[in-house]
Amino acid sequence: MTASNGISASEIADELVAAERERKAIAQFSDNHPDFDLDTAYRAQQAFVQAKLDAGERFVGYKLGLTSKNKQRAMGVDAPLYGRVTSGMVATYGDPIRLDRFIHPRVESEIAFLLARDIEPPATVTSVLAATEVVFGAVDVLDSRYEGFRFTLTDVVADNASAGAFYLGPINRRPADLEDLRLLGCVVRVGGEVAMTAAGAAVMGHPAASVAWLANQLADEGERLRAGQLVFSGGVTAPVAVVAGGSVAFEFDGLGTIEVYGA
Ligand code: 0L1
Ligand code: MG
Repeated sequence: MTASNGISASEIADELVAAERERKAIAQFSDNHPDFDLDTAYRAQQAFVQAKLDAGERFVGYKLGLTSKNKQRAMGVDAPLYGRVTSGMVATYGDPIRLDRFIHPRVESEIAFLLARDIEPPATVTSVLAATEVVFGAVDVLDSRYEGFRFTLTDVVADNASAGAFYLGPINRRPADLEDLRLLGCVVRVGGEVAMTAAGAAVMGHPAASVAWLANQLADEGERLRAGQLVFSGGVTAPVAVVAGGSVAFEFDGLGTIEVYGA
């Protein structure tokens, strides 16, 4: 099926696959296709991710994006978006961010939820917490396939919410053992210096609220969040560019530290 102005979801996905493979950023589609809509964008995302599954990767779960008021304001939207996470995106704790694998990576802190049970709609913070086996501190490595990270909502949805890679922290906890995820602190050090601090409430007031939003969104589309899936909450702190030799450490209250560096 084609968007009203002539570009199809599969054509968009093919260009994104090539941009990622060749590590060559492309212009946002909305420049030349202003009618490119959200429905086409999610179908393009699905095709972009399907190419990874066809190449042998496994589906692992989802990522949320634009979950903080700051990012939503910057894009002029009032709702989050989601992307899909595959096995090839899951990085090994302690491994560097290989700069020869990405175009222009940026890193941000998130909370990851590992689900013990399927989540039935209507989902709430309470039902998400009850369905969660454990949470981790996590790092989202963003790598937009667009030049200069410039995109509209539809562009970034098609680009799988800029998903590049994900790190899980060294400690996982049941949500009840952390008492209040809204107050879970994260300190970001860039090159050893404190650059940002934030708490879980930066994600839609409560990190589980973004997971509930996703569960309800997927239900509208006839899908479910399933036991065993990982869901990345959306950014607790703002993204930081990764440079060769540069280190960024994410210190999570009760969930350990993830230090990443560009190599
Ligand atoms: O993780 C995200 O927030 C993805 C949506 C925004 C895209 C980006 O910042 O590259
Ligand atoms: Mg993110």
